[in-house]
Amino acid sequence: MEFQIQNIRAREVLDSRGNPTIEAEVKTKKGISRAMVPSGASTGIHEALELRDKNHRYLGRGVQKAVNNVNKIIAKKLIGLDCRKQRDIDELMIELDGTKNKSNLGANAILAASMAVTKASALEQNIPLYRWIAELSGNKEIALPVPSMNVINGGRHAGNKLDIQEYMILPIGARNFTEAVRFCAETYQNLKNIIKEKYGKNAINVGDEGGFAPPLDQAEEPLNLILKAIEESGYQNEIKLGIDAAASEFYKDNNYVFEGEILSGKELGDVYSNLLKTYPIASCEDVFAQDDWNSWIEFTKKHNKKVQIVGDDLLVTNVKRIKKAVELEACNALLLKINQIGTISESIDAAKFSIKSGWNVMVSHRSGETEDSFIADLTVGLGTGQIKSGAPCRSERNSKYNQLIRIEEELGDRAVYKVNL
Ligand code: 2PG
Ligand code: MG
Repeated sequence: MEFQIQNIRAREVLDSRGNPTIEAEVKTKKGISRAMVPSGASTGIHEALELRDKNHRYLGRGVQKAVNNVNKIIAKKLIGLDCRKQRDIDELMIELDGTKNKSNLGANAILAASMAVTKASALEQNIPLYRWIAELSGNKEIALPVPSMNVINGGRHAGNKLDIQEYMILPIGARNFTEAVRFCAETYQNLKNIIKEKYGKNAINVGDEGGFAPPLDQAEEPLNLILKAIEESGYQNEIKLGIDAAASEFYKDNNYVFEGEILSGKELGDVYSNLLKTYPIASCEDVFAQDDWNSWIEFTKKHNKKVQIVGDDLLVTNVKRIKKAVELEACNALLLKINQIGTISESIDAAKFSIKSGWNVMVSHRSGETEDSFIADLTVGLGTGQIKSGAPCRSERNSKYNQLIRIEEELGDRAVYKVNL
């Protein structure tokens, strides 16, 4: 029968860091739809639970339990259902799990099934995935996003001493997505040469997200290097900067251990304010720790109108926490990570609620990724206008950018490169 889930099965595969992750596939009349789940390193404590086996295999990181949960528990309930009923299917899995953070079946197990169902639906209906996501979310304005490419890695993603985890370039002045990719890739290659010349060959090894990880320890240094690369590439007017501090990672005893000093939230806010004054920064993410609400509120009060302030660990793609942040005016944008919440329906809800609240939404990869380009279609379907998927380097990062190039080509004259920064 058309649209019917005939079978669903999962397996353990490897992610970009060489750790196991889960892949699920849904069989329908038209074929097999496959989806893989990513995994974070700077993981927020409020995220839905990623189920790991914690036994002798893969240093405890195996996902056989999650695989079994798909094969033995989820499959039994899903087989026979209409794959277009995404919300019913997601709700059924949430109910089956029965916990607040999906710790029973594992958010990785549930998400793998949820994503594969979305893909199966698109396949069965003979429409591109982004079209089906637009339909699921009720979005009428599909759009290509501005990419935020992380070209220098620090924090938990690299072996250097940079506290700020990500230094990104945002080609807001490009005319379309394909050109945006070129601007970023050229800048990335120029940055490589600049770093090599200044710090030697060892410094051009890359971190988890494909950005360089030179031996630096102060936030200004990478920003200066990137500005130089932008200038050499000739894109001073086209490219802005972005940072993700991932500040939960350097939060200790109600303070921040930043560049060798112990700073209060207010003092750290002053550090950022100075960076915002000196550099063309358009977006800053996780500037404070996941529960340090007061620092977020103070900072947002000061900078709300001037810069995009993105909540990642703070919000964990969870409508409850987004609602709180909207009420408290704790930030002004959502980082959307599907594995933080664990189903496609809840991810769509998080995006819709944020957009309705006047926020921007940046769809995001994880530092541990796979070749699955699902989030490329997700950002187009939701029309968020923003995606971050690391540097224009390493195929698990480029699989998203390459898919967006394909989508732009397919849309032709109807393609909109949406700049909301
Ligand atoms: C982040 C992400 C992705 P991780 O903090 O935004 O860049 O990192 O997946 O390690 O949480
Ligand atoms: Mg982050």
